[in-house]
Amino acid sequence: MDALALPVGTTLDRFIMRKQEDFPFASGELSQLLRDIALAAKIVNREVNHAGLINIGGAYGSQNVQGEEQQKLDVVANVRFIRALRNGGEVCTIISEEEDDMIQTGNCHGKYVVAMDPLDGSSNIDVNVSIGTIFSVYRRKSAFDKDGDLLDCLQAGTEQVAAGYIIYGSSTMLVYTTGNGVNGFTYEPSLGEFFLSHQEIRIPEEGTIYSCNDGNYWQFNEGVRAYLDYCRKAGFTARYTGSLVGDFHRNLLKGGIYLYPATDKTPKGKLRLLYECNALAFVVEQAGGFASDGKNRIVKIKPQELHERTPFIIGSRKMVETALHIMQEEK
Ligand code: AHM
Ligand code: MG
Repeated sequence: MDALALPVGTTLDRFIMRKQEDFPFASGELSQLLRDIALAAKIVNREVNHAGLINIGGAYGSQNVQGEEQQKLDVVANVRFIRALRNGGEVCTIISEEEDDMIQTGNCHGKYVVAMDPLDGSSNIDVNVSIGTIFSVYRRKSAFDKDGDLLDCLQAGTEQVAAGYIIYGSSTMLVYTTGNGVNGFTYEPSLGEFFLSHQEIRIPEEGTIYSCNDGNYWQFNEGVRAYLDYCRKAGFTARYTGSLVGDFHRNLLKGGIYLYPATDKTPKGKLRLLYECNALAFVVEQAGGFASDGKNRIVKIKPQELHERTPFIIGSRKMVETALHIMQEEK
């Protein structure tokens, strides 16, 4: 049976297992890694759902009797994902937005490296707007009997073996690709399971939604301003929450474009190549869309440092092409 034939409602575990059966010589390590990510996602989902209760926890007497400082949610998410990946045993090294240096898990025989933003959209955490986790998985290049090294981490996006995101929104979803299409799973909290809900996602080729921080308009170069003028004249719909995963997810399903170009304040762009842009670029390409830094295909950029930033334009293929065209013309 082809994985495509799996019915909506299939659990994520079953889906991962079926995908693995398509590769009889696969060791199952990547499958295990994906399950570890799903486990961490469930734990973080629980924390996110409780976020609003933290400050009144004392009032209903359930926690913090020792007067412990409640940790910030992005720090909590970082710990949860690292723990799940360390315990799972498949990952030798992790790069996280929350940590300056590589994190060595101690699993020297782990085949994989993970780059992640454990909780993106920090400005939205306290105001109940969707937030997300973003992850990329690479096969290590170094020998197996020691920690992963910088070269394992600084691979181009084309080397990703899996990537995806979790959106903690009106419902929680995990969307991922292993290079064979994109599938989305919705979390059923009372059962503690992700179920296949969005099979073989394709991003519409064209769209009418543009997502960009308009307050930066006068900080963008003329090319970007010309494209935003074009969107306004065309009567497109502006939608921007300041939460990349949420804005991307909407555009993936409905058709649209997300832009975070260079600004005067952030001349290299704001978003991080390794754990924000590459993962979404892999997903969007697998869904039929495109992602660029204005000149290059995002996944082709060879990273030079762990926390490298890049301008980012991603979404429906034709919208991104038009944007790049207008930006080039105005240069
Ligand atoms: P963060 O990693 O500090 O949360 O920043 C990333 C976020 C993205 O989710 C979002 O699209 C962008 O930054 C919003 O930035 P701005 O507020 O400058 O528009
Ligand atoms: Mg981030």
